[in-house]
Amino acid sequence: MLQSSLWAAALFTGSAMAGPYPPDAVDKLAEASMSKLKDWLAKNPQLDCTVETASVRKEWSDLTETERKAYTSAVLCLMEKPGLMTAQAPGAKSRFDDYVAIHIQQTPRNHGSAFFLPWHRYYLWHYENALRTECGYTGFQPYWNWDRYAKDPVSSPLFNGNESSMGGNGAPSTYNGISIPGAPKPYDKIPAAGAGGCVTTGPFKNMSVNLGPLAPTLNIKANPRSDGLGYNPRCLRRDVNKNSAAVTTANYTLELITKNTNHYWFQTVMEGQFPQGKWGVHSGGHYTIGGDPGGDFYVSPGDPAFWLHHAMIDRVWWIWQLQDLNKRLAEISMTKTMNNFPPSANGTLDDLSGLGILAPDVKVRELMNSMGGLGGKFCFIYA
Ligand SMILES: *[C@@H]1O[C@H](CO)[C@@H](O)[C@H](O)[C@H]1NC(C)=O
Ligand SMILES: *[C@@H]1O[C@H](CO)[C@@H](O)[C@H](O)[C@H]1NC(C)=O
Ligand SMILES: *[C@@H]1O[C@H](CO)[C@@H](O)[C@H](O)[C@H]1NC(C)=O
Ligand SMILES: *[C@@H]1O[C@H](CO)[C@@H](O)[C@H](O)[C@H]1NC(C)=O
Ligand SMILES: [Cu+2]
Repeated sequence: MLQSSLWAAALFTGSAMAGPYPPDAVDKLAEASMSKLKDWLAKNPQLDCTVETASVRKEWSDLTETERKAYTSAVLCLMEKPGLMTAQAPGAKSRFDDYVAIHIQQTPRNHGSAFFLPWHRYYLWHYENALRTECGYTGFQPYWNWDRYAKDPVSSPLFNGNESSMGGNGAPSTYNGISIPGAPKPYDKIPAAGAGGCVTTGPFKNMSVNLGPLAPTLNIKANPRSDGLGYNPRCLRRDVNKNSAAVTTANYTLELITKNTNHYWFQTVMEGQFPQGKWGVHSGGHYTIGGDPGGDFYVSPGDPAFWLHHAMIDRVWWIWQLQDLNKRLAEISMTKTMNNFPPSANGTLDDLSGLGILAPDVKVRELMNSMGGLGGKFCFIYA
């Protein structure tokens, strides 16, 4: 087998494994943009963050299998540590659940609003930092390059269910697919892909989903509290869905980055234009995981694969910013409320964004730059 002999060669030479995935069009754009980043950093030495000193967030398959297991072990460790938010969210049993609870509380503020991209950048960084400081993880947050697995996500290194995956697909079940509100036929529904039952393979087969549901795509027992923050233990369910993944191929992502030169359209196309029947890469990736809580708009971070999807979202924003750093490091758009409901003013760089009791409110301008944001605590690139 070609793949196993490549692995054998990598073991034999002890060299880094390039992986069986050739660079796609987005990878090539990112690579070609590194010189722009270096030029910009050379003019901004006060930031004290360089390409050489930055943390490197890598694609899942570009990690060795040992590195992948180190990541999932750290996530399991976070699920074992007592939560800090039980006073406000009795269902938040673990430090992992803390992040799910914060997302539930802040969903309407941080989606379809000016805070979508900067807030999720803060959120991801804080989670990565918790894995490192509380669970001894020495790597960085991996991302999921959707294009690599879009044709066959079920048997991909992410979801094939082996020990170095992010856990397997759910057991077979039937459900009605995922409704896309406001979209014209046939885009009003993402067809189900045959699973949706409990995940029974891989590192997360025993995990307990504790919070939600709030916007379930499957028939899930209700949470004891209307805000979804009560304790509602159940299995992790997935319907790893190639019908959804079809809108996350590299041509969609490349077009998103290169054709949308203003922030409003960049974010709008990324988040999806449902009335036009366009799901967008953001929804596309979420519903590729599907299930419970992966398919739940509020509770989705409770599926560990969420974090790799949102790292890709952050990477796509990062690549977009690299194309014109002077302008785009200071560019946000949209209002302070989701889809401007209720009507609100445009968000600004002086607005505050935070993680509840987990992390302080900071100005949005502090969350814009991966190379020096958050008072210098942000210093990362994507490889
Ligand atoms: C897990 O799956 C990946 C991706 O197909 C493969 O490269 C690896 O060899 C598998 N590992 C094990 C332990 O089966
Ligand atoms: C899942 O739980 C069972 C029973 O407690 C245990 O034997 C098994 O090792 C656990 N598996 C994982 C992957 O944690
Ligand atoms: C991307 O490619 C797919 C498959 O070739 C095609 O159906 C789709 O229309 C393309 N999307 C864009 C945005 O070019
Ligand atoms: C709010 O932002 C939009 C674009 O995102 C812009 O068209 C509009 O003029 C802004 N409104 C105000 C009051 O600045
Ligand atoms: Cu989110």
